[in-house]
Amino acid sequence: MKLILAIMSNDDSHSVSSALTKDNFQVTRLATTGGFLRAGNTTLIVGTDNDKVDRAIEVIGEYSRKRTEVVPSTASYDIGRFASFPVEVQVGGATIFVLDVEQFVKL
Ligand code: 2BA
Repeated sequence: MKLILAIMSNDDSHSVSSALTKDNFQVTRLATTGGFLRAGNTTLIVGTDNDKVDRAIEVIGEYSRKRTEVVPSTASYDIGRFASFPVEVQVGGATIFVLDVEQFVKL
């Protein structure tokens, strides 16, 4: 058995956990915080059979892949005026750890 820890943005976590659950994986969601940005992210815990790890990673990748989004940004000018313009930002992606499980017990 393996334990998958998948860290991703809060925005992607709902669709990833729904897709995993639909695919019969058992999922636990943790509200976590990145050490570098100190912003909230989500860590999913998935315990699964060895032969299903690749499928779980495939599903996570499908719903959290890196993509570019256009968001509004504002610039201020010294004359007290503001202008709004679109900027492209990269969002999504996941950091995944796969660990061996020594023992799995449900009481
Ligand atoms: P990512 O590398 O995609 O990492 C996203 C989040 O995944 C991290 O959030 C952290 O919560 C987790 N994570 C990534 N690698 C990990 C590891 N080896 N062990 C445990 N957790 C891990 P943040 O720490 O807030 O980092 C956000 C983004 O800032 C990172 O995106 C990376 O692009 C950048 N970053 C992180 N540490 C950096 C550093 N020391 N110098 C420069 N950039 C850094």
